Amino acid sequence: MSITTVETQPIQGQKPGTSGLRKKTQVFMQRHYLENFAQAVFNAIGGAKGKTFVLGGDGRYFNDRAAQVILRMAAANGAKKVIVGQGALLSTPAASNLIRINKTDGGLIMSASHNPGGPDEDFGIKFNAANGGPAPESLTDKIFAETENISEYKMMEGHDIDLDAPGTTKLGDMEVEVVDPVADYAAMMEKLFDFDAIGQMIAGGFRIRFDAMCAITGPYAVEILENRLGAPRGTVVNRIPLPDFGGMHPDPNPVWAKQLMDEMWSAEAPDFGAASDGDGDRNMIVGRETYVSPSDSLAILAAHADSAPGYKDGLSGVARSMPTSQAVDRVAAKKGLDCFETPTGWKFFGNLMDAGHVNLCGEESFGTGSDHVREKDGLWAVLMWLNILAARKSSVGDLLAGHWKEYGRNYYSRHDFEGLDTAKATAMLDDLKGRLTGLKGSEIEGMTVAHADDFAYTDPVDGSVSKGQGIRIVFEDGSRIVMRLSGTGTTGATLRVYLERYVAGPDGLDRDAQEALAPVIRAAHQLADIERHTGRSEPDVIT
Ligand code: G16
Repeated sequence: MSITTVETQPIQGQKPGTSGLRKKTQVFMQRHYLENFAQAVFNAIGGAKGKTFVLGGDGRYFNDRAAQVILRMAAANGAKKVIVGQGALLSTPAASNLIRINKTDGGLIMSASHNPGGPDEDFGIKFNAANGGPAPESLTDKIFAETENISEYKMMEGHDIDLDAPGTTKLGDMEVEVVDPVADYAAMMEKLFDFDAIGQMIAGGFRIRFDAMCAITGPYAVEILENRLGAPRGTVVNRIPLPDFGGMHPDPNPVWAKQLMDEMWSAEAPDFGAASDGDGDRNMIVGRETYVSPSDSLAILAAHADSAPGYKDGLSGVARSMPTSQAVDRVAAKKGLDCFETPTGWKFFGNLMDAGHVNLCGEESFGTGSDHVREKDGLWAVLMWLNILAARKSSVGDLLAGHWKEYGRNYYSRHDFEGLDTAKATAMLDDLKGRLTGLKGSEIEGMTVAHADDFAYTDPVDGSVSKGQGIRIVFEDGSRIVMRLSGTGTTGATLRVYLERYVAGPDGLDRDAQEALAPVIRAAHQLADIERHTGRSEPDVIT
């Protein structure tokens, strides 16, 4: 098999966002597009020669073709071995696990996460480092710089590799090992959680509905929930991963997982509902007529993690992204745990976990995870919840109500304004940034501004500084408004407005979140003048 060096030119806009490079599938399918980016990754890590990688994706349209291209490029660049999930499939947490247990030099994950898939939807690639976590900013900056200077890439000419059956084969001198995508992941879950206790709860009639949204978690959830824990067949719905996710938008939130929400509010509702996203790293938890916000979910897991065998000695510390509600801070304070506040993006948790500062992290964007891998992990969160419910013999609703009673409630919501004109959205935030220093002490909607800034983060482990991570306006009563532009969208700009208000209780803990947050919402609109800048008065998605 021959190796060719293909001449190319830099392609504009290959800057990785919050989590890798995400673009319209058609953009990725353009000549040289995928190849330039993959070569830039190999160049940025000092070449692929002699290295071992993991490769897999969420099964979306173009996943199979992209896998073949990346394999041939890895071989041409001198890689020693690539471990590939059967069918080129791997959930993001399973890929992170394979990188770690095989001590590889990293991995390439093909996914645009919760974004829809298909020829006219989204595709993406991210590189995870040897710790199993998303490339840190220092590396994504290098990758971007390589994309801007690229002049050639290496390609091995040859036939497609058969990825449909486990086993080992050769591509030139490079070994390709095709592995069962589920086996190692399921084995790890059995070590972390009390499968006997969860199995007994299920055998006792506890009913679960897991919506895999026609994305990657189907095979994982079937194996774990149905085959190993004994939940009846059919517990996992939308269980077959499809290239277009069956037309679903695989984002586990009340808007896009409406089918699950409707079921959980029906007369026949199961005891526990959950959904995951395109690549299996997000989760949504729902009880009977009870929605658990991701921020509350994180706080509850922090409060009860020691119910699970893998965490029986307690937590070393917790971390949340800045826009995530401060509910977990209250648990950390009571338990005497360190609590870190990072910018949005799972990559910022990696150093904290590697250094042993934290072993539970979470984000408002339906992400929760621990140091068992270096990615957030949807099914892990589901199993942690099930383990806690089994140990405490509680319903989701009772656990949540009990938590609010003990800690008070951080009412929380995120309002997304999608498809905005990027220049206008940026101008709006720039305008607000220019006024931040004068806001302190001003009164709005009966609340006084205590602090306002543009969030900057200094990594306590390596000292790196990340600036411009979101506008933060904190009021004297603890309420908060955070605003930033999403780094994962592919069309125009998405403005995310994060709203929070604390109620200590015992009264006023069970209000509707939007109603309880109404003054904070009005304040956000007034402060940023959202309608004047964007022409929009209502968000597209509320979570
Ligand atoms: C990614 C990141 C998360 C982040 C989320 C939303 O998740 O890994 O850390 O919170 O995007 O980011 P943004 O607000 O910039 O759109 P995923 O599941 O898409 O990989």
